[in-house]
Amino acid sequence: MTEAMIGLRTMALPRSRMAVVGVGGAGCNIVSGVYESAMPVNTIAINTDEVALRSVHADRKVCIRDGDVCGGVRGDAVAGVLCAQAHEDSIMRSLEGNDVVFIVAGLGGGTGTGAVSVIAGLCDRLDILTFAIAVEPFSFEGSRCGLAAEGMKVLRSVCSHVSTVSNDLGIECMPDSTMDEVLAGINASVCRHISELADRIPQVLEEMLGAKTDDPGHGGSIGADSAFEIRPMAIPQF
Ligand SMILES: Nc1nc2c(ncn2[C@@H]2O[C@H](COP(=O)(O)OP(=O)(O)OP(=O)(O)O)[C@@H](O)[C@H]2O)c(=O)[nH]1
Ligand SMILES: [Mg+2]
Repeated sequence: MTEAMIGLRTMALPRSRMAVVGVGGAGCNIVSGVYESAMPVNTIAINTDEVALRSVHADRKVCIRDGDVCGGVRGDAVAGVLCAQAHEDSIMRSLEGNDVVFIVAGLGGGTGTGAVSVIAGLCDRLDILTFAIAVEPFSFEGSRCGLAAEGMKVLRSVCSHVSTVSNDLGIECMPDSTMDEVLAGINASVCRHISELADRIPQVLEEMLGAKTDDPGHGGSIGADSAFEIRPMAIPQF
């Protein structure tokens, strides 16, 4: 943790200096939910898919489309990385002014899997305290699961606070629901998780400082490498 982050401890940490960044289709769906929930944080939606981005609700939208390619990068995570790198300047501009960022992405597609780690790296360069929330694909999605596992490894190498949410667990928690209801329930759980994490930022920083004293190699326990529960009570009523 840098001196600047330690300095954050003594500040009020207003939510106006926190942002939720959604990356790719799943990330943007979740950031739309955060925006609609009126949580007092900044919301930023980032996608390679310009058309999908139009229907997203967020304070800022950053299209990282690569040239003429329409409809996202269709599962190509290398293209997701390249698109994010090509648009580094606009991504950095959208992030500036925030002290804490929560990046949300579904892993298994090209944009989220590839771009999430690039964006986490940019947050690090801007000295922003960063939490990544990675949605793991359904096990029935086949090869997307392998890609997601690779993406997760890269993400953990650039971000020390990664929470995971399992889409499979969503089905387990909501066995009689339609797929749309399951996704909506999971997304609502992720929104709530972010809100709770935002409330606990001062504690997180305390823990990080404690961990720093004990073991300089680790960033602390709260929010780090944690999987969180999807609680059925988060399921919206239809
Ligand atoms: N919980 C949840 N998971 C989703 C949602 N949409 C997609 N997913 C999951 O996220 C994975 C990645 O999908 P997307 O986010 O649409 O992919 P992308 O990042 O846009 O990548 P490309 O479309 O290939 O550029 C999927 O394989 C699904 O498992 C959503 O709204 N909620
Ligand atoms: Mg997409």
